[in-house]
Amino acid sequence: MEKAKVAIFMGSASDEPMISPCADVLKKLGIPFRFTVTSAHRTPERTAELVDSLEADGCEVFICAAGMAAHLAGAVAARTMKPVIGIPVAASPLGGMDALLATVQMPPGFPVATVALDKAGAKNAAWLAAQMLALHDADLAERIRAARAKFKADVAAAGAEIEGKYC
Ligand code: RP5
Repeated sequence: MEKAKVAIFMGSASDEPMISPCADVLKKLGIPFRFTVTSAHRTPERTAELVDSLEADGCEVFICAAGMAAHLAGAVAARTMKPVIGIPVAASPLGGMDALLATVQMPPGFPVATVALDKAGAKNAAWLAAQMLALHDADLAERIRAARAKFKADVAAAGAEIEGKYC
């Protein structure tokens, strides 16, 4: 198995439906990743061991998703100097505001690049990780450029279709 360039951690298996789009984007871009469950609170030792072993094996970006008192991204940022991207998950009656604030409000020197909540954030976490890797991978940069060209073409095609329906 190819060594992971990106790690995706979720605080619980219950986060999977929101976070699987992150894995889908990385797969489409041909980026090797490890997708697993580990918790800042429930399995702190596993979290630390995963960060250490993945980093030793060449992992360059950590993506962390968690809901409620979402400390997973912060705990990982405390452990590694690799970039950490945080995805807040709406998993409580507070609608994700709890996870958003816990993820984004890091002390100076330990940033977590916080993206949007849930599926939209999961996708953008993957795109952001890809752009970080593309800084030193010209082939990947080309794949990202091609994907963006398709987004652009899709919007134009959707516009033409709507115009055709109503005009
Ligand atoms: C967080 O608590 C997890 O990331 C999840 O979003 C939330 C609920 O976890 P479970 O009780 O479903 O395991 O740590």
